[in-house]
Amino acid sequence: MPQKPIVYDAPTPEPRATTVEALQAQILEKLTYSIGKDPIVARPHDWLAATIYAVRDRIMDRWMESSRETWRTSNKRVYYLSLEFLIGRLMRDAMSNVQLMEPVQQALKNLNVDLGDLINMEPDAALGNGGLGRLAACFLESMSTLKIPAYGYGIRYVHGLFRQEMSEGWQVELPEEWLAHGNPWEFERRESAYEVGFGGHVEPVTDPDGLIRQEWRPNDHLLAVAYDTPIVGWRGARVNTLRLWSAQPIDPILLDKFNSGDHIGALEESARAEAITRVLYPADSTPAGQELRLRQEFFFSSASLQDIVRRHIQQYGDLTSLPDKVAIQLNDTHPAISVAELMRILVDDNGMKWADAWKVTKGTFGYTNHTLLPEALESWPVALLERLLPRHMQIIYQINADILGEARNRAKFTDQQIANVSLIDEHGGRRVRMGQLAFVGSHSINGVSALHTELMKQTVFADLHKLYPERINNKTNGITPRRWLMQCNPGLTRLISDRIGPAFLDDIEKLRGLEAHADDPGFQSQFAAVKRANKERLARLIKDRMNITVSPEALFDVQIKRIHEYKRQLLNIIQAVALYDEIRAHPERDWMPRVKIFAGKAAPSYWNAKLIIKLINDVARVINNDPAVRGLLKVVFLPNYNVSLAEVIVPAADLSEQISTAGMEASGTGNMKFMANGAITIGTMDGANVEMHKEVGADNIVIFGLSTEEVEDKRSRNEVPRTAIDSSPRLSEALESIASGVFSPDDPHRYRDLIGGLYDHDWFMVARDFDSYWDAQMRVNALWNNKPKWLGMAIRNTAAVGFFSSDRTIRQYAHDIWNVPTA
Ligand code: B1N
Repeated sequence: MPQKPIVYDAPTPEPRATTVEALQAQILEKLTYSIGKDPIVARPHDWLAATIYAVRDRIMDRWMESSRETWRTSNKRVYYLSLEFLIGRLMRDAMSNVQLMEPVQQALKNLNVDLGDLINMEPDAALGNGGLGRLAACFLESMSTLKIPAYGYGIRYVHGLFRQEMSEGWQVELPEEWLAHGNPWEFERRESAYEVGFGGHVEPVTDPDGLIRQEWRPNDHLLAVAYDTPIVGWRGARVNTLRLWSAQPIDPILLDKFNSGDHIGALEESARAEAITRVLYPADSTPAGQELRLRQEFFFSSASLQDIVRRHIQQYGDLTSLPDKVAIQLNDTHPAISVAELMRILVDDNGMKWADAWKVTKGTFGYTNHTLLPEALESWPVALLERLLPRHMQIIYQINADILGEARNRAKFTDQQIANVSLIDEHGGRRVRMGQLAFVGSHSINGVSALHTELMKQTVFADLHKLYPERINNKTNGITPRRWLMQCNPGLTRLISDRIGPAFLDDIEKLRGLEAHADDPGFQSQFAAVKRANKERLARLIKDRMNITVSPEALFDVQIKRIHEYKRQLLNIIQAVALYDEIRAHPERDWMPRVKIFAGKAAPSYWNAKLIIKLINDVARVINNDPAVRGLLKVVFLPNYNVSLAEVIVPAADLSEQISTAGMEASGTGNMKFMANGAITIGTMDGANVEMHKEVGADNIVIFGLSTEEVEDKRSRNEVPRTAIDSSPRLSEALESIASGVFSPDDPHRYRDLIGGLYDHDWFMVARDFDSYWDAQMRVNALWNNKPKWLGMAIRNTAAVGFFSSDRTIRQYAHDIWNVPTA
């Protein structure tokens, strides 16, 4: 039975007015009474905070109504557990989704404040690394838009992803201080605090009725305190909650230590607790295997599950109904320890029978896999788990015994197959495989593109797929068209609306209506004018930040994403070098100006990725300053890539580089953002590119390179890259110039090993895809020289992006995995 009655019909305050006058008055009121500043002395940050408070108030009543409704209707709730939420700025998103852009802009204008300036001043919340974290943010917005009662659960990192600066072309990492001016979006919920334990031992205890239970007695405790941020959907459809946990000590200060003179020691516990939520691991598909990471994972999993279970019991009284009322999605394996923690809560804390608890657990969890790269698959040493989470290790052993029994007795697996499905990896030091744990503890396991899902079935999860053939399913990623089209490209949005009407704002598939206008010269020139204006804005940004002049006439060729060998920024920069050679060798040819734009961060410990950044900057310096190039080629590396920078670059791109080694990019989502904004993709048949190719048609995308099967074949035969290099004078020459120090006269051997690797093994097929990539780039040149053709293709890309809306993705999760209705 519910623990306390819930009052559904409490009187609610009147919603705030949204007129210019009301907004203007309220911004002033916030400035005075919430910030404590006289308008005469208010700083820009004060105006920003006052504006956010005023906007926030207009979301508040919908927020409360949303949660009230979920209680009242007993609808199922969805919980998205993610170690990363790359939300970026919130103010424009919120204003735009509740149609407040224009009145707020006018209200501020009346107060002599420019809204654009305030927007650019808001810190960019970078609580994530790349695609996985940004996907979580797009999903939250789509879940609100589709009126799904949903919560995001994650960590409130004091320092988000590091700020990237350049020192002589090298990446330097500096701490990001996104909370320095406070965070007007968040609500601290001191009442929603939970204890999280670590270490200690397990003790059998006898219940009054004679049953023996295991009880975990941790010897180390800390507090998880909730901070809530409202996430508003399109047209304010619903407001959901992003709940981020902050770690705090149970005793803020050890007074006896302090009184005995140990002033530092008295604060030690506090520092140790707070360390857990201090920094985001800057890993992206690169290993992050330290103990603190496991502590972060358990900390936020445990706090989230306690919160979910408390809410469920408060409303429904017992936990057997959990799968009917709760769906928990595990965003990769980072929260996979939740499987063991829920079992512990059900069996140890609530006395449920093991078999029943296992049913409840599987019915509740779904698991999304985001990578098959072996180095990124999480596993933890058994010894570490035994020390940090002794009871969970016991539970994992027991789950494993059940699974292996099924594999042997029901499926008649061989020893090799049994080793493959085991939760314990016995190779070189025993480790718990978190992917296997997440898989067996979930009723649904999904990949993030059609190709990636097929590869899951064939590789990492092949034997688990044989054991449970109905579990793996595909949910191709998507992006929210609100942020990635309407907000970042208002010019294009207006143009589309004028041409085909505003229905696409609510039904993105309606963009298909643009196809009929793709070859219309009038529409093409309007489309070109919008692109031109976006390129001028980016050219100004490049001038301001880098002091490099680029012509908006040139083709803007863009690769922005994390720096990783499999994403092959190296292939792109080698092509720039080859182009540079060719321009100098054949000055008489009809060259078309091109600007190659790069941006992205490297994991601080990933040497080759950092070296590739340095190479891009070295090549840029030489090419940009060589008068023989006559400005026909420019290379720009824009530092500190983040969501806000992407919002400026993407609308200005002509060409989108999606050139990963086939089989290695699980999906990609940047590819979809460019497509929405009318860029043409040059790409491999990898990740979601395959589905983009299908949606837009082969004539409207430039595909090159080896297929997944060809890559696999060359790797398994240990084929040497030499022949590919020797047979390509263009490639050989480019590689030799880089390796011999043409771009690094201060350190001629700087790139010897990096380039040497391409002759040696070339795991990422840079050499073997080079000629094909070059040819594809020449096809791009030819298309660019035929403007009507180019513009027709660009328009068809925008027209075909509907499938890649995260609304479509979330509908599929809702219907196939979570079993919840959508608007
Ligand atoms: O997830 C994105 C995909 O679109 C990308 O293709 C994929 O690379 C990305 C460990 C990851 N996979 N794995 C990670 C991130 C952080 C970390 O610590 C792995 N990121 C992806 C969305 O599906």
